[in-house]
Amino acid sequence: MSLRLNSGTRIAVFVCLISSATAHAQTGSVTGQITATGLQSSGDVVVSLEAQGLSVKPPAMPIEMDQKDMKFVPHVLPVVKATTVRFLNSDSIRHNVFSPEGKYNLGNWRRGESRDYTFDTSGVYTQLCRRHEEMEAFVVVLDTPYFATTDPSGAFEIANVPPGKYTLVAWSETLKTAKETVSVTAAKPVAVNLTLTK
Ligand SMILES: [Cu+2]
Repeated sequence: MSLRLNSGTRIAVFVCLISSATAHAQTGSVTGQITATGLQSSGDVVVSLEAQGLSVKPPAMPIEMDQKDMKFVPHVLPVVKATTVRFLNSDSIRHNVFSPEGKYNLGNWRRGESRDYTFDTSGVYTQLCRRHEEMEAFVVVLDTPYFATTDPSGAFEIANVPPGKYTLVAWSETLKTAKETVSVTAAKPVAVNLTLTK
């Protein structure tokens, strides 16, 4: 079958292509660098963009936090509100998970077993193991879908952010939380450099 386009049809196809390209370009991004004063690594800082009325959708499947080689992995886990975290054990000894802020104790379990916990309220939840007091991790529960964790150099990128004004919040387990207002546009990435101090 051959398709003959008159000029009107061609224009319509062209306009349609342009509008779908614009739809993809309508979000912006925030990139930057966090410096954690006095720490060896600027990693594991949770950077989030907060604003009134943002809606979050928890992932359909649980997000995993493992206990492996006597450590929680990852050490810092940011999730959106109502996310279920699945706590695993990959070691040959039993581990436990409890949280002072969350007021839960999930018990003790062996390799291959797991426990689920759903975080319904935003905030920072320390994860500890009663059997090994040096073990510690953090689940950071957010009211925003726009967040990232810094790499060891302190770099981060939050992509696909709708244009608008946000409060950028940088959370570290040992330093003071820092905030900065950012205006996201579709035109170009916003660059943010923040220094966290004690
Ligand atoms: Cu343990």
